[in-house]
Amino acid sequence: MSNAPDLEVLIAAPRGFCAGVDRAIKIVELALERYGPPVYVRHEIVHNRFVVDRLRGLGAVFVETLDAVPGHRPVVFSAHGVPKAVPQAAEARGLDYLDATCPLVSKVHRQAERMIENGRHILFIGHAGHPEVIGTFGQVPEGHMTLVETEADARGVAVADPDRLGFLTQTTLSVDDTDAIIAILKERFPAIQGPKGEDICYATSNRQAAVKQVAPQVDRLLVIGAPNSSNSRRLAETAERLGTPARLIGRAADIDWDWLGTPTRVGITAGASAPEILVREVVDALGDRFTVAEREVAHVEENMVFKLPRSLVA
Ligand code: 2E7
Ligand code: F3S
Repeated sequence: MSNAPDLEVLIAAPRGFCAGVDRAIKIVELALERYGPPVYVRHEIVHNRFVVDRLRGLGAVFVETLDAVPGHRPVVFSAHGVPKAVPQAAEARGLDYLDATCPLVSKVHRQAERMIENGRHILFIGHAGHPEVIGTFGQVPEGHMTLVETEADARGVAVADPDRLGFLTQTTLSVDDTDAIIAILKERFPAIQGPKGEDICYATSNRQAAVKQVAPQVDRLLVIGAPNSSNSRRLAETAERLGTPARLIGRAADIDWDWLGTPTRVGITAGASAPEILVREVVDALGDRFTVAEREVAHVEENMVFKLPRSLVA
C-alpha cells in the first residue's frame, strides 16, 4: 500500500492539438521529406518549444524574418499567418514557400479584404504584437484597420464614419471578453458589420468551454502551453475567473509543487499547440507524488481536419 495521498485528476476534453496545428506540423514534415533539410520556417510553426525542438531535430531551421532564409532553400510560413508583403517578398526573391497559415485565419484575411473593398474601416479585436494580428493587419493598406484590445478601447475608439464600419477578431481570444467588446461596439455603432458571432475558432471556444466544465470541480488547474501561446493563456484566465487557481506550464518540470499543495482534485488541459505526450508527462509526474485516479471530462468531440496544400500531396 502506498502512503501517497489520493488525487483525482480531471483531464479536460477537447484539449491539445487542433486541426490547424496538425496541418502546420505536417506541412513542415512533408517539406522536409520533399526538399530534404534544411527547410526554413518563418516564426515558430506553432507556439510550443517541444514541437519546435522536434522539428529542428529533423532539419527545420526557425527564423523570424525572410531575410534570414538563404536564396536556394524553401521556407514555410507559420500557422499564425503573415502580412501580404511576406509572400510577395518570397516571390520577388524566387523562393519556394509553403503557407501553413491556419485556414480559419486565411478566412479572416479574406473577410478583411472584402470589408475594405466595400469601403469599410475595420475595428480589429485582438492582442497587440501577436503574430496573427500582425499578419491580419498586413492584409489591408495601412490606416484601414484599428486595433481594439479592451472594453475601454471599444468605448473610446474614434471613427471617421460610423456608418462604414466592420469588425473582425483574432481567432484565439477569450469568448467572454470578446462578446463584451462586440456588445459595446454594436451599441456605439449600430451599423457596424461583422461575422456571425466573432472569428474565434472552434478549437479555442471548445477548449474554453471544457475548462469551464472542469474548473469548478477542481482545486487547481494545470494548463500545458507556452507563455507566448494566446489560446493557452486564455485557458488559464478562464479558470481563474471562475475562482480556480490555474498555472500555465511548459511541461511537467515546471510544476510548482508548493503552489499545488495537497489538493483533492486537480484539472489538466492543454492549449492547441501542446502535444498530448506532455499531458501524459504531467499525469505521470503527479503519479510520482500522489495515488492518482484519472478521468476525462468531455465537453464535445472534435473531428475537424484541414486539407494539406495541393503542392505537397500531389
Ligand atoms: C495559429 C493560430 O501556436 P499557438 O499557441 O498560437 P496562439 O495564436 O494561440 O498564440 O496555437 C495554435 C495556433 C492558434 N492560432 C496557431 Cl492563428
Ligand atoms: Fe486554427 Fe484555431 Fe488552431 S485558428 S491553428 S484551429 S487554434
